[in-house]
Amino acid sequence: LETLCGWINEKKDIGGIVFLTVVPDNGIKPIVAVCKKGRNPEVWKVAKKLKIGSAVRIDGQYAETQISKKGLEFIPCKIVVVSEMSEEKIPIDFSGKTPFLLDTKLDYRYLTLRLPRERAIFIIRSEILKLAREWFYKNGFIEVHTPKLCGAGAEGGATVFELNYFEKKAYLAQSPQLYKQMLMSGLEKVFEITPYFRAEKFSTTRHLNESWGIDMEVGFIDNEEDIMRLLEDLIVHLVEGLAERCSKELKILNVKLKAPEKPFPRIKYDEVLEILRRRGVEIEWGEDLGDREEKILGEEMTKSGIDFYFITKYPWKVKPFYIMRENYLSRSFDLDCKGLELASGGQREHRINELVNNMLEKGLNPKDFEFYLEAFRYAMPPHGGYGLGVERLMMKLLNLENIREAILFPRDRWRLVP
Ligand code: AMO
Repeated sequence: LETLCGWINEKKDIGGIVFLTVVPDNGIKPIVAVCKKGRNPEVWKVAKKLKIGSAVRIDGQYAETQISKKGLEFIPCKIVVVSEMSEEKIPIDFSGKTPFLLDTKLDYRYLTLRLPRERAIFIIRSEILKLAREWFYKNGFIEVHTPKLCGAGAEGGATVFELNYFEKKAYLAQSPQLYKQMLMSGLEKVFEITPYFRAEKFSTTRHLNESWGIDMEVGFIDNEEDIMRLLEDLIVHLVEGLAERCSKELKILNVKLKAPEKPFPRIKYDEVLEILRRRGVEIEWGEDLGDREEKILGEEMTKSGIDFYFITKYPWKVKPFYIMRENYLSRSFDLDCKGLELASGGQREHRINELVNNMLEKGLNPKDFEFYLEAFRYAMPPHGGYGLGVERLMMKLLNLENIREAILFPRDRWRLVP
């Protein structure tokens, strides 16, 4: 005898038989409880009265012959309603006949999680983070947590959320950047899975105001190539792991994953400009690559069958102060996938004089970063790292059109609840 717990998603009553569709527990495979009057009048009577949406516990066993296309057939011997709705009707059509809007989905996220497709997305998200942790542990990293309430922003003043902190101003962490670097004066390999808070005003399909990053930092490196190698290795591990462990979920989402080949292509910024020029798009040297440029490059890469690629040797001008400079270029990189930036990283400036100069050149006041600079005065080794956006990665792996689909309760310009 098996016990299944879940909610009634669909109900079909054809008189002597009632069919109930339930997605039980943390599973994604629907079961169809077949309640026949002739077989079990008690169960049939309960089933007949059941409302779509009710939470139930069903005892019974799987049918010996499976005919239903909707799910696994199950013969109940007892149905207990553990919770009834206080609303008359559920605001989501679980039969899939009326598609729901993204806004409805986000307003009732918990309800849509009763659907296999939505549940699959978040099972996969959980597995991505588990696989990432496994990779980091296997490679000798330790997991750290840096403060989210900060005295200074790391990624530029315009996108920082400010709040009152007793008598002072505080900022929500835009990135663990400054802290993970400071840790390099005491640890060699760290990673953090962390929210980023960014007050980006625009509303796009690929930006959130609270997003999650997989961040890492490594000391005693030679150059940014060391970091790119570690990042591509993680990506392959994630894709292979998902393909292996989440085949059911991927199938529901209609996604076929194939691990990319290592090494991923490294395309220099100068080469990107050349590729764009061939497509009739001119940008001035030293300008950052925008959405349009990234998309065009992505299309060109797709033509060669490449999903993941690095963009390297960016002009220092467009990169943050902490990135190591090489004349007018920088030791930074972006990891893009099919026209979308998933991660950025690079080698950092570990020499304090150069670091202070970088700050001054970017118009920052080193006094505001004294707590950070102090860590560079006690033999800071050469180091580097990256930040990889979890939701962006999910978008590309699962072909999601909107980044909001990849996070349970998105925070954007217009959405602070639920
Ligand atoms: P960056 O600002 O490029 O780099 O952020 C790293 C990655 O995080 C994701 N991301 C976002 N995703 C959704 N919405 C947002 N508003 C958002 N902002 C960032 C992207 C992006 O590539 N400190 C550096 C990383 C480093 O050098 O280690 C940083 O934060 O996928």
